[in-house]
Amino acid sequence: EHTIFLKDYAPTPYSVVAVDMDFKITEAGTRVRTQMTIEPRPETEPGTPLVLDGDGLTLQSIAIDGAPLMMVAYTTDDDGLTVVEPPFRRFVLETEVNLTPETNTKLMGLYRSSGTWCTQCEPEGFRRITYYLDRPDILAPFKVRITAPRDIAPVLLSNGNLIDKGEAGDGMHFALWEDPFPKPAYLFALVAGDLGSITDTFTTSSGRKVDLAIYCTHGKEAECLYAMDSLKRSMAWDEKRFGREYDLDVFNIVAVSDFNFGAMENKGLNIFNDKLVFALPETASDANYANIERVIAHEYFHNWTGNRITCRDWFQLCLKEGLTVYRDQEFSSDERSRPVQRIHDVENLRITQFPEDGGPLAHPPRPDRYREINNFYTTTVYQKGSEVVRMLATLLGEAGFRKGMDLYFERHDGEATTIEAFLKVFEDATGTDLSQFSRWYLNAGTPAVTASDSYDAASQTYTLTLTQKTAPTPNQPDKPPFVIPVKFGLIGPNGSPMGWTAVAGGTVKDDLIVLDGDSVTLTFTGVANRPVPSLLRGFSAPVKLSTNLTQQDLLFLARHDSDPFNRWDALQTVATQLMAAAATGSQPASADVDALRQAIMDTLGDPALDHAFKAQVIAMPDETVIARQIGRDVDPSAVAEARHALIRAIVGPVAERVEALHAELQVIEPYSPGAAQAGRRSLRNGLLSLLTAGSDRGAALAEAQYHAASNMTDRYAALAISAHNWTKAAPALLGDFRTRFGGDPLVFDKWLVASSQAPDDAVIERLRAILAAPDFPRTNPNRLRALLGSFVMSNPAQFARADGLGFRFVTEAAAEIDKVNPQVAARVLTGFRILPLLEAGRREAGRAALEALRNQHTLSRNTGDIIDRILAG
Ligand code: B3K
Ligand code: ZN
Repeated sequence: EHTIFLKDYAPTPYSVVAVDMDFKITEAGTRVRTQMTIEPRPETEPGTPLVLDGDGLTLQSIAIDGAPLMMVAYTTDDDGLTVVEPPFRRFVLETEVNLTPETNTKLMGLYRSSGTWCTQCEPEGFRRITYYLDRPDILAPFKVRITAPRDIAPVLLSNGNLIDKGEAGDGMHFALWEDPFPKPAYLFALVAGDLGSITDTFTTSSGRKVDLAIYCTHGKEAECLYAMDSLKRSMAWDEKRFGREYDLDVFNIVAVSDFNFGAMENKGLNIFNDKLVFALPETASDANYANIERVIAHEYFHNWTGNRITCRDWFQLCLKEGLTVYRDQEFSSDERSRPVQRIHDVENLRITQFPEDGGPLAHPPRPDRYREINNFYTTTVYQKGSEVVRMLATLLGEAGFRKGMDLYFERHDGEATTIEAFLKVFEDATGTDLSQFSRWYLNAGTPAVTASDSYDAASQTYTLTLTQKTAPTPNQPDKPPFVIPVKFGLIGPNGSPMGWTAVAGGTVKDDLIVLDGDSVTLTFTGVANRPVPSLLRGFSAPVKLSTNLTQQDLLFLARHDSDPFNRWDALQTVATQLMAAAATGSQPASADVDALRQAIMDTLGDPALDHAFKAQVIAMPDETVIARQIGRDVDPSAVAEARHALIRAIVGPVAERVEALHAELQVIEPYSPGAAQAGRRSLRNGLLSLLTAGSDRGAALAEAQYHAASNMTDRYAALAISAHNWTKAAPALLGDFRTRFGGDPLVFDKWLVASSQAPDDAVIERLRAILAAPDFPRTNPNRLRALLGSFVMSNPAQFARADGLGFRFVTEAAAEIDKVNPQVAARVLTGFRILPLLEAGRREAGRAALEALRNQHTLSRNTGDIIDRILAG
């Protein structure tokens, strides 16, 4: 099937000067009339056909400058519309199509969600609304007129500013929106429906007043207040941190229930998955609140990084996504705790991006080919893309990075541009050569960095060698060395930082080593004692680091490192190593377990550390992380068992103290989603998790907490912990939760997630029954992802069962989902990327399930692409 290559990029022969759209919406269908003012480019030859994209459209009429076109003057097919010989001058092309949003289950283009008409256009949804040059390098100002029945659609929204509204006869009314900022079609949006709203205002730094509104289902208004608060804080932060002011008179957000992604940054009219808007203490967890804050900020930040400056083509997706994730991570760090945020982001990177980068779906942050662009909205483009920007900031320093960003906004405002142009602004602003650095964007794979050191007491010389190596990835057999910023420090025997008088052999600037060759050996002289090196502080590069540090060294770092990230990481490394060893047959020595326990308890008892940080320290490594540490021939059941066994060994002797701490930490003040209270709850629930997995005391405590809880964070934590450990009470608690909250779809999703995490052998049977129930909302992406997505990603022992039942459950479900919503089906199937990591029996069972899916069904391009790449890997 057709592959699209970056090297084939060419501008279109025609540009779009302006777009006028007219939507007539009724229950019977939607009529779309589009007038595009089109112009040939200076270099275009007369007689060059105009080729417009279209997907599933049926042309009703077509005219140029008001005159209908003869049948021979144009052709249409499945992929669009061609005007054979357009005028060789500026002209207006008018087309008309009829849409049935009611039957659009792919949720791309114009569709209906709980009665509301809404759109999703990125990346290629606009061509499902009208014939167009549907690519991000076509920028035009839009005027949009919407006419609809006033009773069913009193609210009519599109991008930009409202310039007119009124009656349209027969119970119809209209609104006219104008977006003065030229934009690509993927940022187009329209909403029509009967919605409630909350409103507010924000005054920008230059004194302009912006009207803010969040629209939602009637009755949900109070649940939007936290999102509104997050929006205002985001707007203020972007002014302060990046000097970016908002540019329209209004900023609207609409929450909808059926959405393929988290949210969408349409110009002036963000559309959100309602799970990232609605929050009340009784129904949303602290994690939900933090996510709402983050995503509201992310979409708002796109107004500059994405909208004002957009992508030339979809290969450049990480130009806007990596950069905007970096910006939202920085926002969360400033609003909450920086170290806690960093740990959270790195953990997420390791659990999701590292497996992608080390498996058959690996691709560079800036890919050079794709079959289906929807399959490239990946954790690599987003999260690794952010890490690359972060390394840039580390290498250039805060001032240099800001200078480059200022130049980026100044030089490229209003353009559709590339990664090369992005890197160039930093080169020009700081005089740095970034040609080698650009490899981060162009190459896939997680570099393995190895550190080894030695100390010579006689000469007081400390030697540190760092090497890098990156394994081949699909289509990229050879990896050149990356520019790897390694932040570091040396720690002396008493736990304080140690200096040196001179260093030779490589580039060291203050606390930064730059590893840009295959290897570097640094010799530090004037080092009074043998130091313990703290390397990759703050996770200064997205690499897999292995060192010759002993467990004793690591636990020393866990106690003394001034870098909180490395304190956390050192403990996690010890636990991961012990679990990986146990899963492959070498039981940990009890002295090692004792030392780890002691380090954990000392951390818990340290009054200088905050609750949220302690919660991260006591959270035991994810099964995915342990599996990757093992590297090959993994038996996920053995991993789960080894993990569980180590937790029991750690907790057993201290269960009473852990239980006392759990009791002490109860929050009595009224619920607040702020970082301080949330941190306290996360530590308390982390302790509950340890107790439930690691002792006999936890199960009853979890059950009691479930019933006593006054907020969703504590109730859901107790439920999830019970389900995950499949305690005696778990089935009854799941039953109770469903009865209590089954009517609230977003809380029902929590029930689905908890249900999918159960480790017992009957879990698949239960999940099958849930999915097969006649009232299961099988077209809603949130429900499907809650059930299947979390089973695939977070229950590896059952998903990758030796008998293949887990694999087949997922492929059989995916075959059905693919017919309704290919994007959701494809995303669920990415879970099979773990196959190469598994032992042969499971690997073959997984391949067989995928092959059966491929052979027995006609699949979408989305799903076909994922399966083909996994099977080829
Ligand atoms: N830009 C959108 C993603 C759209 C996904 C299309 N498959 C959300 C975001 O990253 O902000
Ligand atoms: Zn984004």
